[in-house]
Amino acid sequence: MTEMLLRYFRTKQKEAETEKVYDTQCPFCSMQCKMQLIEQSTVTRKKYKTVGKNNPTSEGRLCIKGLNAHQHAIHTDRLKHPLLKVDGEFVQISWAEAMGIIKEKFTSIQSQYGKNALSVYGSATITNEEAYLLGKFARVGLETKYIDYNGRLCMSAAASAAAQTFGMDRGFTNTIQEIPHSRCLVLAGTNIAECQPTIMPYFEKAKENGSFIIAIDPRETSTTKMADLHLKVKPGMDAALANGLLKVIIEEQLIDESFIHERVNGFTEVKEYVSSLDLDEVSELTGVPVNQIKKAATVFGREESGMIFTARGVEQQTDGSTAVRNFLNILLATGKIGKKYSGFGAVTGQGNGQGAREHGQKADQLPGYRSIENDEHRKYISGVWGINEKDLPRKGVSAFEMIQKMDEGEIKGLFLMCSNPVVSNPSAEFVKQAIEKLDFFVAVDMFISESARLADLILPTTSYLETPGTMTNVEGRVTLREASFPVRGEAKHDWQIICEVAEELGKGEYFSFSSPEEVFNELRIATRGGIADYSGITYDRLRKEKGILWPCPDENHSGTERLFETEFAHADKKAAMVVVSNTPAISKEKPTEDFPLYLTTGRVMSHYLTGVQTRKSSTLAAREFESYMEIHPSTAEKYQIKDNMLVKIESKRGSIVVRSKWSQTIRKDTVFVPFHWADSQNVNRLVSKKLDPTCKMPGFKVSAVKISPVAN
Ligand SMILES: Nc1nc2c(c(=O)[nH]1)N[C@H]1C(S)=C(S)[C@@H](COP(=O)(O)OP(=O)(O)OC[C@H]3O[C@@H](n4cnc5c(=O)[nH]c(N)nc54)[C@H](O)[C@@H]3O)O[C@H]1N2
Ligand SMILES: Nc1nc2c(c(=O)[nH]1)N[C@H]1C(S)=C(S)[C@@H](COP(=O)(O)OP(=O)(O)OC[C@H]3O[C@@H](n4cnc5c(=O)[nH]c(N)nc54)[C@H](O)[C@@H]3O)O[C@H]1N2
Ligand code: SF4
Ligand SMILES: [Mo]
Repeated sequence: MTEMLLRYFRTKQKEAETEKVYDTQCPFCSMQCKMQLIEQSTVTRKKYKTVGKNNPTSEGRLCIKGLNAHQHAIHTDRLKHPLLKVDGEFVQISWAEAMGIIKEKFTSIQSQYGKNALSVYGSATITNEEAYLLGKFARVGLETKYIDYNGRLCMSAAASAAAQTFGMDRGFTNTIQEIPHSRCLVLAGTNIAECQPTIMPYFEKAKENGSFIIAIDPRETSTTKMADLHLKVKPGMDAALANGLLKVIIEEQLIDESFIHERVNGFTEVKEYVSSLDLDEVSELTGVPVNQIKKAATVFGREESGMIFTARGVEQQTDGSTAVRNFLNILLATGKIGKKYSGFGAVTGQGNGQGAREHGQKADQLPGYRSIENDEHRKYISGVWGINEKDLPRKGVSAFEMIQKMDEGEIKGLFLMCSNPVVSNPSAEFVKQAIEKLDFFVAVDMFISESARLADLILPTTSYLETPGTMTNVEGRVTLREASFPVRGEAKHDWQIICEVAEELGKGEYFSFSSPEEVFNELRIATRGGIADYSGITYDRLRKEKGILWPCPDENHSGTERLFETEFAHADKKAAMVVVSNTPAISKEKPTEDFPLYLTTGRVMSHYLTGVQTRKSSTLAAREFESYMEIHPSTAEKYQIKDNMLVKIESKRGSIVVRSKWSQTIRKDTVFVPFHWADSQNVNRLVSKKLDPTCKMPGFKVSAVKISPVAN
């Protein structure tokens, strides 16, 4: 080697001086892939790279979002100081000043308008510890009944369906490792290939093993491409489709009579209802040919094992909870639940979509999946918290209903943690106006999101790289996210912020925690004896055992891999089938002469939710830098819309402008727009305020719209 080359390599070596490795978990979806951030520092600069780390769920895999998650976390837009809005501009203030303002505002609002004039809006992206604390903060710190969270827009339909049918709700009833061995897999309204990409190998292995895969989606996606049979359902018609499947299953005698007899209530009524239906009518309603309904039903009914997975395509409907129940009816009629390789999976969305729905952020819920209206549950939790039961508020209302109360003036103050409701809620313009009416609004975020922009005060928080805590993944497996990346600026962890605000309000004695583990140890006591029992789980165990599936009622219990093997969780130990009518209680929007097309909404691989984080990542933003409307070419031509052209989309609620993307594979009566962009590209400007009457889920997946080319 020449002297020059030697010198070159020596300087290179010197430059790559130190390397640090930080363990963490991906901040995005429910797979909660374990990963490591590698930081290489030279004197002049730092370089970052994310790599996967082995674990029982994602087995070391990462998708494009996980690989690039550090780009937003280290972005220079990260907030480092509390910001107060003065004359329409944000100015940096100290934490002491911020706390003083919160105390003054919260106290004056409550003394003028009563305790319930304050509200809390939480998230399923925060840790279990933080979700638990936020619920306690609302009830004990602020003494308000108004708390709910973004999971209402996400998992509420599936959660309510499982709770009503089985008596409890854990996303997957079986472990993920069973998927490759199941003989027939139904993927209803779920796009796992883009939304939980690292789960795909389980399904690919199933296919290699000869499993028959049925996809139900109005569009062709990377997920439906894997299927043996794709039922291209009309948006919003899943409940009717499930009735068609049930009808064939029952008439072809593909039911499990002894299972029904021993373990199920309500079968006779369902049988009676579906036998009154006409399959041609079901086909007409759903847009799925009769032969395809028959094929799907007979394969699922005949195979010895089978699983059904639902996600937001079925669930984000004004009949989402009953639509899911109808898929559960199929599992119960065929006896494909509580057995090896047979079961249900509500494919959880957010990173802690499972855990955050168990520990008291929901309007009607207390930790451990307890109910705030149940006397025994109230007594138990009041005891754990050291308060008087009569001081524990009763149930409040759902996320969107809280926003309606802001509009009506009943709610005057908002403490928002880790959500961007101005982009993610239906009728987005209405939501913005309602939030603007508040007397005082505090947002806790890492960035100035579209919602934080409306706040009076923004508190800077830490990211997944910096905040340790537990996250319960898609399987119901509690995992410990280690995180030790140095906190920059004056940002604080969400759990610290909650405790400090409580302290400022004179409630410090209930929030004297100095680490997430201390919070977790209280959460364990609070969940003991509840449905979601975490009491046997400890940080030490999580480190050693790489995650534990709840319920786990004592430290010698190994966790629960498969649910309902001998009994369901209802008092009589049976599961409940229910008649789901083809005509839902709340009628859905149908195309009309004025609004002739269905609009459905969803996701793309490279962006996450309202895009606040992924739009900050240069690699991810480059893959998909603006929104679009997927449309069939023959429909496009009818409306003079060329490929890649700006289009105005209008509903009764408002309008947006996005670019067209021709696709031969979407239904001709349907257009699709993702929801990761804001302002004039925010598809939620078009979605109606109607909610599922049971679980209060908005109908994100069906609107009637008209489209027109934008003249330039
Ligand atoms: N890349 C990426 N991954 C994510 C997220 C993200 O934002 N981006 N978000 C995470 C979160 S919080 C969630 S909740 C999950 C969501 O995960 P999914 O529910 O899988 O995602 P969506 O794209 O909302 O909807 C899934 C599919 O439903 C279809 N669909 C639309 N209308 C209907 C209908 O009426 N019936 C049926 N059967 N299907 C319909 C859509 O065409 C779409 O392909 O993803 C998680 N993972
Ligand atoms: N049209 C339509 N609308 C939908 C959906 C759809 O399919 N179609 N899906 C719905 C679903 S499933 C969901 S889950 C919702 C999600 O809706 P949102 O909850 O509004 O979505 P996010 O983009 O996750 O917002 C999170 C915010 O918190 C910040 N943040 C990230 N991590 C942290 C943290 O650790 N702490 C704090 N304090 N802040 C943090 C981010 O910067 C961001 O501003 O959207 C719903 N809206
Ligand atoms: S987005 Fe989901 S699948 Fe992708 S790396 Fe993150 S947790 Fe894993
Ligand atoms: Mo979600």
